[in-house]
Amino acid sequence: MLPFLSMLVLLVQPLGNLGAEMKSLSQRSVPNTCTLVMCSPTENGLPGRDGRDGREGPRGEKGDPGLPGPMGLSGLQGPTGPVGPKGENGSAGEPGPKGERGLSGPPGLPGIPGPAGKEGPSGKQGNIGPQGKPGPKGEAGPKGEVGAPGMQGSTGAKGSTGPKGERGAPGVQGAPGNAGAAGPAGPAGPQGAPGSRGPPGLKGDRGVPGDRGIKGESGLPDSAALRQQMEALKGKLQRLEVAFSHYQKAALFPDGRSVGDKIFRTADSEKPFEDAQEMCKQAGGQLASPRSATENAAIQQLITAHNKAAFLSMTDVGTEGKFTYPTGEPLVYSNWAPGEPNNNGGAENCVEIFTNGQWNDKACGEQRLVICEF
Ligand code: MAN
Ligand code: CA
Ligand code: CA
Repeated sequence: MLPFLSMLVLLVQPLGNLGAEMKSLSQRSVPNTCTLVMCSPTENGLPGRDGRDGREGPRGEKGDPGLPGPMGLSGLQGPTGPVGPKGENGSAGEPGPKGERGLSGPPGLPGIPGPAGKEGPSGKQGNIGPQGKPGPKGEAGPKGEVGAPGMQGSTGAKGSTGPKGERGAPGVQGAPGNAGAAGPAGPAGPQGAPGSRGPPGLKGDRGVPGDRGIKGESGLPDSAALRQQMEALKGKLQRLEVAFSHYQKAALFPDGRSVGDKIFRTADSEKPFEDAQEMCKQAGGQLASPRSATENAAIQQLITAHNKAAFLSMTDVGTEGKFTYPTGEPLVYSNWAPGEPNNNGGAENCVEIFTNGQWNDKACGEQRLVICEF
């Protein structure tokens, strides 16, 4: 009886598990491959032969999941990031350089004349004299007021360019890498390398202009100051003219005369024509060459003072009868005495001037007063 029960237990015990397994298999939609064998007890018979080996049991439950696969490959590099934002405005430029120095102003006017001396004791009353000549020009006036300030200096140079804009933001994260081929997916690979730097943002706006440069120094004097300067120069010129005239009179007395820009001067000596001509040339002039009645009259005054006839520069050495100046130019003025020139003796090629101002052709070897013109 015991073997039978044992067998039954052996047979039935797996049935409990079989039911559960079948239920599990049906839930998994797996077909049933197990066969049930029922054995009935023998009555007084010989023990049967050993049964055949049982069939292979059902497949066990699926094992636990394997270990995680190796880490996936690193993701590919992400695409280039977008253009960075526009940089910040540059900072303000440096102040412009100081303006150019203006031209120097005009020199100051002469100082104020000193105070008048103390009044002297009164003299005796004199007789009423003739009316005096106009007095000399007065002293320069007092110094004028300080000129107007100079022009404002030119605007300073443009400020320097602002600093470069800030760096653009980094690019977006790259796409994740592909999953591994075998096993469950490993943990996500490390983040891809950042995308290459985006192109630089737009240049920042120009910085605000630098501060205005320092005002330049005084520039050109204004028109009022220039007028004042011109008046001062005019006065100076007038004083010089007066002084020159003064000295000229002294220098020309008694052997010189001036007519316009020309000055006649005697050497107070008598020479043959060629010697007289050389004397004047050496002095930087030439023999007297009157080109007008006025000039002739000035020469006449000199020879009258010396009471001696003088040679003039003109000759008819080139062509008999045609008198010319040393340059070869024919006469533009003449004051021949009646009947002259007569080329007396066939050898009169020079010209003398008498105290009455008239001319006579004369032999050049004669000695006459030397009068040069400058
Ligand atoms: C007279 C005139 C002049 C001449 C002189 C020469 O005075 O015939 O023309 O030149 O003699 O001495
Ligand atoms: Ca002659
Ligand atoms: Ca003559």
